[in-house]
Amino acid sequence: MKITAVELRRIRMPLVSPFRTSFGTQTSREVVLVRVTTPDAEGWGECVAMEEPLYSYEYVESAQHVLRTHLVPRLLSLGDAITAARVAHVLEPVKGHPMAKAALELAVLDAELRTAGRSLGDDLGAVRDRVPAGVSVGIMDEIPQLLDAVEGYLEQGYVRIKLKIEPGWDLEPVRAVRERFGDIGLQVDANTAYTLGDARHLAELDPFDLLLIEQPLPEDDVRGHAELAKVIRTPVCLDESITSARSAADAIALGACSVINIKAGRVGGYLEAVRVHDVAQANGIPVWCGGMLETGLGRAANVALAALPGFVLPGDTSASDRYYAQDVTTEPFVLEDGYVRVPTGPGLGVEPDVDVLAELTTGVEQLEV
Ligand code: SMG
Ligand code: MG
Repeated sequence: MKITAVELRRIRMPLVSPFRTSFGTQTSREVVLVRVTTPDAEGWGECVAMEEPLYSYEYVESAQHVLRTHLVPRLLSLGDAITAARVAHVLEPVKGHPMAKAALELAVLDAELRTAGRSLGDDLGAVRDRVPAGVSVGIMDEIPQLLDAVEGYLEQGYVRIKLKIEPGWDLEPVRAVRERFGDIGLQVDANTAYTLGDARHLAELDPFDLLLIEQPLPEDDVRGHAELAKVIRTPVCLDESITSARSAADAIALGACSVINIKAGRVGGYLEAVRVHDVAQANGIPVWCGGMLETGLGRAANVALAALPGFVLPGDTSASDRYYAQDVTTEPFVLEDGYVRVPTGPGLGVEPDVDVLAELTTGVEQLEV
């Protein structure tokens, strides 16, 4: 496949409500989108890096820089021989930057599949036509505010609630939600906010029968998670620490996790994400699809991934209106009885809304091909 144009488009989207985590508060989402043009189709990729390097070291500006300077030129060096399967290999000399790499690979994959008339779900190995949706609920100032938010999401039909936690906002919110809403699917995400020294404190979450605790310790403290897993009853799930199928295999072998959150951006692309899924499945480790406040473009890909057989827990694959009043796709993702439908059209199976995109765009860069 030959690529005739590559565009890096920056957009900024206001969030419907502020989203607070242990590393900061998001009130809008800045995103770099990658658009590749081929003689037969266009392809879109979304980079999930955030505005600041707080979730991981990547951030929007660094992603755009590495795409422009290092990744796109390497991809284009393949000439007519570009295929989605070759993207990761040709980008491999560039260390790190998985989110930027994933966005470029997704754009190529989308173009390839649109040309072939094949959906991303079919290509990745989806076995379901809809996926159960969970919702990630940010840290709030007060418990009543949190209970109102959770109540709203449960009324909308979300089948699982994830509470963001940090030291000082953990036992009380979890207890309050459990007491108020009873036997709902409930889990927590600490985004690395604790240390192994907090193990006894985290064990106090045990009585609340959480589905899992996500990434309590630093990204590089895989052994710490294995130690923690020995002293708490809540299943330990890794997010930030899982950066590849190999690191997933290592974490599993060390006993550092009994569940894995898969985010394609974090592992360098959807093809590697499938390999993480496969490693987990071979080891009997359940997985679920994480989220990075994606627009409808990235969300389409996440929902396709979440339809693979090993994704047995609800993902952070919420409906568009949980994030944005106006999504960038012509059709928003909606919640139907707690599920989100897997797109069936070619490629991502969703279409960007040109007018909406134009309105949200803060910059467009055409790269030289
Ligand atoms: O997309 O629904 C979503 C957000 C889910 O909590 C979520 N993501 O660590 O899992 C995580 C966070 C990372 C992004 S927080 C701004
Ligand atoms: Mg997480």
